[in-house]
Amino acid sequence: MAERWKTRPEGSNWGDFGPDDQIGRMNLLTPEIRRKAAEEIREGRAFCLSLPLDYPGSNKLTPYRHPPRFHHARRGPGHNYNYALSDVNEIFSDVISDDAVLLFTQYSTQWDALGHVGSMFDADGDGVAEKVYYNGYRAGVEIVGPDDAPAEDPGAGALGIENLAETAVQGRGVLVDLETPYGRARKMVGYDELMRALEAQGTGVETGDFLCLHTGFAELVLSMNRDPDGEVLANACAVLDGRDEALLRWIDDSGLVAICADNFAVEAYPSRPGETDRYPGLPLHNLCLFRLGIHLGELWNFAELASWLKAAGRSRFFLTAPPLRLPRAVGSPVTPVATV
Ligand code: UVW
Repeated sequence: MAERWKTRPEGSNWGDFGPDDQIGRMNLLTPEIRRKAAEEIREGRAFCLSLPLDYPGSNKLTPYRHPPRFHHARRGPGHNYNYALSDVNEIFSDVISDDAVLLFTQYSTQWDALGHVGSMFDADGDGVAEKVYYNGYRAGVEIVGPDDAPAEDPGAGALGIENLAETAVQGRGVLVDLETPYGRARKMVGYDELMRALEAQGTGVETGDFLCLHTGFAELVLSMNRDPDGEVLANACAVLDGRDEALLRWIDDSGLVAICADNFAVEAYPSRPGETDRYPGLPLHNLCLFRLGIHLGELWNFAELASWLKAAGRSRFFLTAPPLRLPRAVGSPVTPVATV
């Protein structure tokens, strides 16, 4: 297939992994890098890096995303909870339950697919900007129809989360503790602040690494007991500063394959309150998802892992974090596991 663009966006890597590529920088995670990552398993101890998926607990953090809603799965005329299999054959003694859940895929601990954030961009060079995603894939399918009715064929025709799932998602995580140096008040973290935190831990990021950011945000969410204060959370903890060109350049140069944070957008949103010139509201998403194909993880829960690593004087661990292999989804819940 030929390239989908005449001019690629400035600073993008479109085409570098092939014109049809849909996994972006995950291409850098070679078997050899994964084998080296497995050397981080020294104690055999494992940590769950997910929030319970019904946290934060309401839609007060992101008004357009709601907690999971359980529905009765039907079985014949009744529902399928505590279904006595003797209804099928009286000799059976089994009792069975099934689930049906309405799940906003990006409500809680999650991966953003590359199809999650694109940009208005003139890929044809005809002077007209259109809706374009990583590697020049165009927006072609409406997610919802008029009046919020589901469209006939919703979902991403390309760049869905199944592409990430098919890579199996295992490698080396590097946990950067931003809570210790910067506290739980809102703090914009640019290149200088991130480098200071890495230096304080005596660690660095190499090609193929998953950069993981612990800010204390998940602990704050958990402390609110499913009754989140949206105002407090919107102004809490460290967030990456997507306006900082030095930080964006470092992300590009570092070779990292994903950034996973315990906060809800990795970066501050909106990025430039009061700005009047056209500019991405999510410049770090623009760099990562749109220009470079770097996946973003959000609302991960690093609390226990962070304490353990700090006590052990370590920053690195083996990470396993496949999303659901759900074709056409633009995001997915994930239950990441760290092994140390
Ligand atoms: C937004 O919609 C702000 O995206 P994300 O969940 O990736 O932060």
